[in-house]
Amino acid sequence: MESFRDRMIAIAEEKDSRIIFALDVTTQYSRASEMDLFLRLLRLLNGVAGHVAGVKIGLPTILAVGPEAVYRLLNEYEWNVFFIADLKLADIAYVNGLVLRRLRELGFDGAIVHSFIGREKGLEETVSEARDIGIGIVSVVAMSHPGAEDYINKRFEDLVRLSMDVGVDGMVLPATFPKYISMARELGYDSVIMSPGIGPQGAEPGEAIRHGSDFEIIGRLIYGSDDPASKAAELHKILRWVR
Ligand code: O7M
Repeated sequence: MESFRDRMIAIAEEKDSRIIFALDVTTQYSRASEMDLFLRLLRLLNGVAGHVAGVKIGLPTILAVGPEAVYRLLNEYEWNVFFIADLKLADIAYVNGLVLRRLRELGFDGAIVHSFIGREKGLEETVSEARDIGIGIVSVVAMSHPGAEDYINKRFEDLVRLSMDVGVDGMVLPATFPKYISMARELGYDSVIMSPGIGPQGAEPGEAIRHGSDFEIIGRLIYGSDDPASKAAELHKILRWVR
């Protein structure tokens, strides 16, 4: 079976795009607004899907639209993107495995897991469970917000080594602190890196790629724009897989 890493790269090559669209669109809870939100998500994806390789969906959207609508969104349309569930899992491996199984059933190709949970009965077993389930794992190794420098980013090197050792499909490293991207490459990590922090968080489009990242994770810059489809097209020109 094709690994999640290979699937990410194959789609990126085919669509010539390094964009992962962070779909963090939400609404106040009510039955009617759930349906409105679902229609809004469909419109957004219709406009943007041609320009992005992947779509990352997290708690704000999943909680607002509900798992059944997520299932329909992922399975009833032909988007030709890879879907990542971003619940930033940080539990014991057993519980992570229960969640990963459910995410796979909903149609996600990959899921985000924190690496700070450590190896034993943590990241190692989570990755092997994920392999059995058939879902990819992308580990968070350093974060993009200023407070990330207080704790998590201080253990960056250990977290890169652990993630490499247990064989994750990809790592999340911040565009706002691009030195970590270069350092991960220097440490010998040659698989997929995806980087958030473009636009409102301060990094310029293309900055993470120049430092050795494979994908830029972009949310508000696209869905917060007056014309998300045109914004995605504009970013696509800068963020081509092949130059
Ligand atoms: O482009 P934005 O700032 O609107 O959104 C950034 C997205 O990246 C949003 O979905 C965050 O959850 C995510 N993100 C960060 O912003 N910082 C991190 O350190 C890590 C992530 C992330 O994607 O982790 C998987």
